[in-house]
Amino acid sequence: MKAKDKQHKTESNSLGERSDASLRGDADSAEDELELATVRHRPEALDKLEAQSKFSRKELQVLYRSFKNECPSGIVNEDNFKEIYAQFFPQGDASTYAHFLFNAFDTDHNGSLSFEDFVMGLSVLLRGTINEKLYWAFNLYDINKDGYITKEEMLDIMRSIYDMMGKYTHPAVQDEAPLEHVEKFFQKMDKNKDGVVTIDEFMDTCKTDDSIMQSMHLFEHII
Ligand SMILES: [Ca+2]
Ligand SMILES: [Ca+2]
Ligand SMILES: [Ca+2]
Repeated sequence: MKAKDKQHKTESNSLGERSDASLRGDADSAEDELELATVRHRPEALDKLEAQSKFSRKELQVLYRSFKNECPSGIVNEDNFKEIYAQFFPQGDASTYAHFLFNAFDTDHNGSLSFEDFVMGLSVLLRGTINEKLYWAFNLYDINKDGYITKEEMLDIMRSIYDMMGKYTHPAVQDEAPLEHVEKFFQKMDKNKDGVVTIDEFMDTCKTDDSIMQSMHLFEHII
């Protein structure tokens, strides 16, 4: 209790006009909500997102504020997305992986990420059930979105992850490691040996083999 009081006091001191900031925060929320509604030309936008995602209204407002900071126009195209993503991986080339990621977030396939696209993706990645997360990952690996993961698609994703991690991190394994990984995963996943991995095969394998999820780097580099 004392520690909390002290912390609160320090916070108040360091922030100075704490109560004023809170008041402004409330005003901002109302403004954001109005803005969100205006941007989407739909007054029910926030209600709909609140119903469809696993975020509260308050969380959605915070997310929207960050989104607007990064991207004042309210829409992120692939180049913006790559720039934002590259900041997190300065040691490597994240552009190819960012391209795949962009397509996984762009669920309506219109070539740009709206606030809704982001919220729905983050909702799955942060709050989704294991099935929802695996479905999302499957969709990421299924580059041409035809419902199957081929060995080539898996290799493309793995290579893009290695590129992003930096060419100089593991110079000796850079060329061979993705291929070896993919051969191993593919053998495990393609249970009926027909050359493609279906969503059922993908889910079964991932759920019964923890090491696969870890070594596929699922979710590690996404957020
Ligand atoms: Ca979109
Ligand atoms: Ca495919
Ligand atoms: Ca198969």
